[in-house]
Formats: sequence, structure tokens, C-alpha cells
Amino acid sequence: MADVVTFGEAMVRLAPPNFQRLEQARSLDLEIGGAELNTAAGLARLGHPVEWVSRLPNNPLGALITNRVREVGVSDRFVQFADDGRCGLYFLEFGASPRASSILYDRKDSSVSLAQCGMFDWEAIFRGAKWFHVSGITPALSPGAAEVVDEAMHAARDAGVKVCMDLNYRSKLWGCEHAAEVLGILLPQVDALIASEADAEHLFGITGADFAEVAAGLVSRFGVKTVVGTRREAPLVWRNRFAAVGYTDGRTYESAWYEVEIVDRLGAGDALAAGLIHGLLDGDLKKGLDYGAAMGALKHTLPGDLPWLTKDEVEAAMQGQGLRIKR
Ligand code: KDG
Repeated sequence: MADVVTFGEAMVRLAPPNFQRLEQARSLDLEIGGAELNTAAGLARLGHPVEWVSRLPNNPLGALITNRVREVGVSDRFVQFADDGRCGLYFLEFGASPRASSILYDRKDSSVSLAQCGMFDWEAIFRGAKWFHVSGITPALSPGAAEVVDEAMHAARDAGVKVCMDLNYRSKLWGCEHAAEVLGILLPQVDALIASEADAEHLFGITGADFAEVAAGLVSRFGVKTVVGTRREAPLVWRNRFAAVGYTDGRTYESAWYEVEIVDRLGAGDALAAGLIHGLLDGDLKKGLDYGAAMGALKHTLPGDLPWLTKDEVEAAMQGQGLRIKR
């Protein structure tokens, strides 16, 4: 029985080594990643039983992904191997200041993007679970995937499972108006929302003088209970200084600040989501922000999208070892 269920796509990631451009590459480093799988992995590393739900093609690339899923400690019991669709790929070119990193998706018609309502037995999947997590990437994959997210959220609520969503707007997957329309339908079913102030403004026109005002706007528009984001200072291409911040019942909470050297920022937000849910499982937002910020900080230092962390090192970082900075 899982504490947490996540639903989404995982892709094979291919990146040229040594800061090469894709067009000059002779070889590509292989990792796997997908927002909800990354979060599931973070929760597994903190010791929680987690189910990652998805559809993968019934071929060696699907097997490659589930091999890694099991290695990182996540259950793939409800992953479906499909005869339709394909395994999504993405190419990542690492930048070096002032050249930004860039991503090229090759994921159209992936097996999970072909998902339809009725394909997953949500009642069985949510049995005994406490939280369901999904990102705004999954409903962006296709109209069918968006409907399945809606179906899963309803099933979660019927089963008494709380819903966490990371808005995670990806402009390469859908336009702003379409995203606002679909996410606007999903958000009233969400308990805890992770959102950046930029996405709140860009998608919903919600602005404010600070995080608390934006969060209050999201709470009143969509009825979510809790909003979580990050505060950043002078972000540079290879250094980041940030804290996690949360708003609930009219109060704002903040984690310690971390200054990190960025080896690979992909999946840092998903690692933060894992720490957040770890705290929310105890009904403790401040604990979630503290674990989330430490997990996000440590993930920046690791290559690949998955947070190959231990609970001990996360807690050591929270105690001030290494990364944490005084304010
Ligand atoms: O948050 C990191 C994810 O963006 C990455 O793992 C790949 O899921 C992914 C996506 O759709 O970009």
C-alpha cells in the first residue's frame, strides 16, 4: 500500500557531454526523467512507499524506464505496457554562462499521451494512499491525458486522498490560453498547489506585491488550501540562492535559505515537491518546506533528473551541513 501515488510521463533524456551543442555531438549521455517520476523517486528516497502510474511502450525503452524506476525504489505495479504509442525522448543541451541550457522534446504520441479515461483502475490504485501528485505537464500532453488527470483527481477525492499539483507550465507543450482553461478546470480539486509567481501572472493574471498576495489570489480563485513556491535571490546560470515558501490559512512560512552550485537543475522542483509531500503527510507545511528546500538544493548538485539522495544527507543539509546559508 502506497502513501503517495503520482501520475505522468517519463522520458529517455539524451544529453551531449562536456557542454557540447547537439549539432556537434558524437555521443549522448542517457538518463531518464519525468516530473512526477522524479517526485515519486524523492519520496521513495525518504522512505515512503510510492506508486508511479503511467503508460509505456511494450519495448526495450519501456523496460529501460521501469528498470530505473525499480532501482530508485518506486513501485511500477500500476504502470501499463501498451502496444500503442512510443517512449518520449528529450534532448538536453547544457549551457554555460551566458549561453542558456535548452531542451528539445521528441515526445509526440507517447504511450501515456494516448491514455483515455477508463484505462486505469483508480479505485485500486488509491486504496490506502494519502496523497496524489501530478504536474501541469501531464494534462499538457493531450486532451485524453488531461481528461485522465481530471478522472484521477475525482477518484482521489472520492477515496479521501488529498491532491497536490505542481503547475509546472511548459510553453513548449501548450499555449497559455489553452493551459489556463484546462488548469482552471483541474485546480478546484487541488489541496496543495506549487506555483511560481510568474506562472500565476502569465496564466491567470494573478499578481501581487509579494508571494503571500499571489498565493491569496490563487486560494480565492481556485479554492486550493495551500500554495507553495520559492523565493530567489540573484539567480545566476550556475548558482542559485533560494528558499521554499508556503501559504496556508492566511499565514506564510519560509524554509532556510540555500546557496547551491548548479550541476543540473532538471528535477530540482520535483525534488522540492517530494520534500513538501513528506511534510504534508504529517499535516506539517513547515516541515514540508524544510525538507523540500533541502531536497531541491541537493538535487541541483546531481546530474540527471532523479534525486538519488539519502534521507540522512537531506537531514544533514537541514542541520546546516554544506549548503545552508545564514540569513
Ligand atoms: O521538472 C523536470 C522535468 O521537466 C523533466 O524531468 C522532464 O518531465 C519532464 C518534462 O516534461 O519536461
